[in-house]
Amino acid sequence: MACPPDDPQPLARDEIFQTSAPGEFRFDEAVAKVFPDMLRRSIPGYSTLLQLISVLSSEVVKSGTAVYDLGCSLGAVSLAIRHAVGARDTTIVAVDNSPAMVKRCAEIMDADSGLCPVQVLEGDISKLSLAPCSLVVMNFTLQFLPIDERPTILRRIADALVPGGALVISEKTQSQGAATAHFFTEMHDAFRSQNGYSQLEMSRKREALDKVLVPEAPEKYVAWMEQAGLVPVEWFRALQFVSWVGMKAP
Ligand code: GEK
Repeated sequence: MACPPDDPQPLARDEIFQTSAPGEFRFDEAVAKVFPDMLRRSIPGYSTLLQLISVLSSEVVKSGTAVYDLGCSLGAVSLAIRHAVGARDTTIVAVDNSPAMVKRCAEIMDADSGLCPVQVLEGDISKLSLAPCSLVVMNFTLQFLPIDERPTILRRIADALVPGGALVISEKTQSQGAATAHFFTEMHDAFRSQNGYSQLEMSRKREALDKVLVPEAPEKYVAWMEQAGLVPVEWFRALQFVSWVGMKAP
């Protein structure tokens, strides 16, 4: 796919599953290298979500509190927030457990001219202790954690949010209705096919992600957020890719 003319540099193209031997999906150096292209061609609405997160952050980020980007990969969410909050007195803490992602993310943050400090940490978000924060974003991250750990993580985040703070969760979800699930899968395959992925690449990726990315029903996320004391609002959906803002009461 050709890059738009205003792209500062062409994205390295994701061809990982053209040649790869079957095996579990890993966030290694090869994936980090092509990651922006992979997300853009695989997740419908990804760039709109980044824009929405930028808008939300300018509304909810409070001086004197932290901001977390959990499962930051190359820091696209951190950059969106950094440029929205300007000189506000906050630090964005970007966390990922992939050494390849963390290394590249730190380089990208150093090269960026945003005013707000970004601290890039290598770590497992299930073991992270959080400082008082006004915004936490998990953009397509929780889906990689064991299902039984997800509600505990959400509760820990909700406890760390200051009044009026917000949690953003975006996930690939699993519809309970078979017909809806089938329709979304077909449409997602057609979306990726239109973006240049072959049937072979898609089936290899499906196999590689099978035990690594485990989607849950949208209703589960809503219930977990409510149990954690947040008020969830579904603010974005494209096919089975759903995003919520969980607000903590002011
Ligand atoms: C974006 N948010 O561009 N602890 C920390 N990081 C983890 C863990 C964990 N336990 N498990 C997985 N990750 C980004 C995209 S990608 C989404 C996020 C995708 C990290 C993993 O290393 C990877 O970088 C990220 O979560 C998921 O908006 O690839 O579909």
